[in-house]
Amino acid sequence: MASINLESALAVGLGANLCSSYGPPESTLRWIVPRLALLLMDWGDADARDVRCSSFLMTQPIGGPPDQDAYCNAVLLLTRVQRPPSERAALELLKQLQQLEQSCGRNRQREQRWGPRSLDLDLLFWGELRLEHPQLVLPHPRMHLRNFVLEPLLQAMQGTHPPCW
Ligand code: A4P
Ligand code: MG
Repeated sequence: MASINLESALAVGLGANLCSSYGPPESTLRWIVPRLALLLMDWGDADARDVRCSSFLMTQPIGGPPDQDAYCNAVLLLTRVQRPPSERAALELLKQLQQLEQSCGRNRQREQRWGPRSLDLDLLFWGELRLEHPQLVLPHPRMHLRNFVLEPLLQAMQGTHPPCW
């Protein structure tokens, strides 16, 4: 397995604990991963060898209302983004991630913070880019605190999981 140059790598965290029109959370992730991979390859001018995905992990909810269901979590890693990190390109990607969330029925207007959702796509980091934009903070400020992010991120980095897309 080739080593990763983190300066040009990018990671997206996936999470879901509500059904979407594609089925229960794991089915939603199974549907979305190949589409997200294509989106990232197109946006980052990368090819399929640059994409790694973790397994799908069932995790206990952290934060939010006490009675929400378990989450299905995963991480997709793009090991080599050809374009140089920039605020403009990162915001462009965030917009596309939010469109994918909406295609799975996500409606932020009807949600509470850290509450149940049909699909959450978080941009975790892009190389060493640091942003404090009102719409985008990079690296994601809570990723280092959350096992539901770190465990699949480690899997994707180690490349131990067979491609699931
Ligand atoms: N935004 C700012 N920075 C970013 C970024 N790096 N990536 C802005 C994505 N969006 C970013 O996002 C609210 C706003 O954050 C967006 O409009 C965007 O402009 P959101 O996805 O609606 O908010 P959120 O997901 O509720 O907040 P946040 O801080 O991303 O929380 P988390 O960490 O995603 O927490 N438990 C388990 N087991 N598994 C989970 O996946 N997820 C959450 C949500 C809570 N508990 C969980 C899980
Ligand atoms: Mg989020």
